[in-house]
Amino acid sequence: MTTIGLPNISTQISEQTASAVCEGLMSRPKWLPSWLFYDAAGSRLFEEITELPEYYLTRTERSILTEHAREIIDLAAGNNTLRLVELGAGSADKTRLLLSAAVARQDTIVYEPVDVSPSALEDARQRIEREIPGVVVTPRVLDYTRGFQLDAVTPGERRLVMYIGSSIGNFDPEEAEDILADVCDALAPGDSILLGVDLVKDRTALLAAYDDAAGVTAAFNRNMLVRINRELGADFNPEAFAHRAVWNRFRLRIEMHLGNQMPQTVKIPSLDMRLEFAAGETIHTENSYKYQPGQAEAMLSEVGFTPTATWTDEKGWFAVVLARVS
Ligand code: AVJ
Repeated sequence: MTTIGLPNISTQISEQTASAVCEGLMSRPKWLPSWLFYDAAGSRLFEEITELPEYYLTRTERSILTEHAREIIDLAAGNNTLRLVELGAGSADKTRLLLSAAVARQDTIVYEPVDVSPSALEDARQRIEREIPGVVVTPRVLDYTRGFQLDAVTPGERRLVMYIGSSIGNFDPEEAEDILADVCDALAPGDSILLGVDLVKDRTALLAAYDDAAGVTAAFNRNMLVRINRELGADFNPEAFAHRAVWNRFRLRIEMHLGNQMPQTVKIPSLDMRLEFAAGETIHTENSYKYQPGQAEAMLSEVGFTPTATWTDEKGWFAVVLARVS
């Protein structure tokens, strides 16, 4: 954080937001990075999305983990004591399933959530230590997309890295493989990763999940503009942008866009920007990649893991893959 402009101390501009907005909106077509969704309001809207009838991802993955938590923990632990690492601060109830299964097996477990947000980590720490006795939370503040290291574990300990929730879906296949390679490098032989990926399915179901009837996803998408208005003093009219979800069948991804309806000029004084938006012009805000059966396993093999097991639901809509460092 850096302070730009002296008169008002509330004009605190996050340099990361400023440079991302500047880069994306100067590009043609215009785009904004999907991490910008997650301010406090956006994180709440995302929680709401996970409970929508159309958004099958969370409940499908949860049912897979409910059914197989014990087996996952047993396979990952072998005869060793397990530690759980989670990329992202932990979507409480899915993480809880694995932590509870681990506590049932070994009484106590070290849980290491990794996140860029110290406040998200502190929330996770308090919630989990209160709700699951036996869990010791040791948060790590870092951006896992920029590579990372983990402290060495003692002999007889193994790590299981949870990268669930289709979080990897936000990255292009090449970026995703780089992240998985970094995870593999940070681990020791015998350690594992648990990866949750959303699978390719009929486009009607996919589109509904990203364009729900109640309009929560639309609000989540537009919230990015609300955030830019607040943080950078921009004058976007979020309501002038229509939420669009598109299935890109060549790249196997759902894309979210904000479509401008009427010609308008948007000013971002803190960035010295004046932007012309033509009628029909769009801002690309997110990619959510969908995987083909076997694709996640192939990527994991490519970067040094050996796939151990894959679990899916009856419809084959979501997959959870366990893979070990060989
Ligand atoms: C948090 C990246 C898994 O891609 O489904 C939900 C985000 N975007 N609805 C997803 C999201 C629109 C979500 N991930």
